[in-house]
Amino acid sequence: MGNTRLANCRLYGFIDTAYLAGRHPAELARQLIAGGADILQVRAKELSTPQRVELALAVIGVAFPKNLPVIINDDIDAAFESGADGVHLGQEDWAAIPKEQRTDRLANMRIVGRSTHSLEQALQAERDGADYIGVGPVFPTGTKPGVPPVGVELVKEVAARVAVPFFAIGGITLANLDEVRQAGATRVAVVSAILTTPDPAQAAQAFKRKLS
Ligand code: TZP
Ligand code: MG
Repeated sequence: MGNTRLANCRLYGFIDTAYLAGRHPAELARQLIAGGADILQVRAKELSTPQRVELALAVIGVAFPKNLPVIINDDIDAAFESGADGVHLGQEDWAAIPKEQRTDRLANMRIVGRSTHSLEQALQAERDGADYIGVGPVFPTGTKPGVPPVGVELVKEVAARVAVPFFAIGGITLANLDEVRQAGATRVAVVSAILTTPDPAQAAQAFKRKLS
């Protein structure tokens, strides 16, 4: 699809309710943006759709004036109702939408992302018209426990074979970022390595510097 807003995105930041630790989502969004995040995802596994909409609106209020896209994890209705740019769907989220409804359900999304865990899934997501894909988890991660890591080998394969923009994701830290980049990733999505630090802006900035 070649979504031009994604072309220059390098660092995908998250407002993940599992890591808020009492912080206000809008303030966290501000910090991520200050640190150089290029796109934000609202990830709120335990919230209802109305709660996700409220959270998304708080993030959008900070991100849109800075021209950052905001993506909602899992929840097409929350993305639509909040006016977010789009939605990020896992393999199961995608499979759960009846085939004949996919076009209509996603018609008003400017950006649709998909999680992929194999080359076949990455190629399929590309054929399905995903605007970007996530590739991972590259390394084991507590953010998505119990999911086997795909390793940098898959990053290499996707970099060689897939044209749609991809974000390497899962267990990415400043210590392994070079390995991920050397495998061919120019974009990364980082949750815990930024959100568990006392200064998310500084952490994001450290990632961004290495990515630019
Ligand atoms: N999808 C694949 S791995 C992952 C998601 C949402 C978790 C990424 O979080 P972290 O903390 O950066 O490993
Ligand atoms: Mg999902």
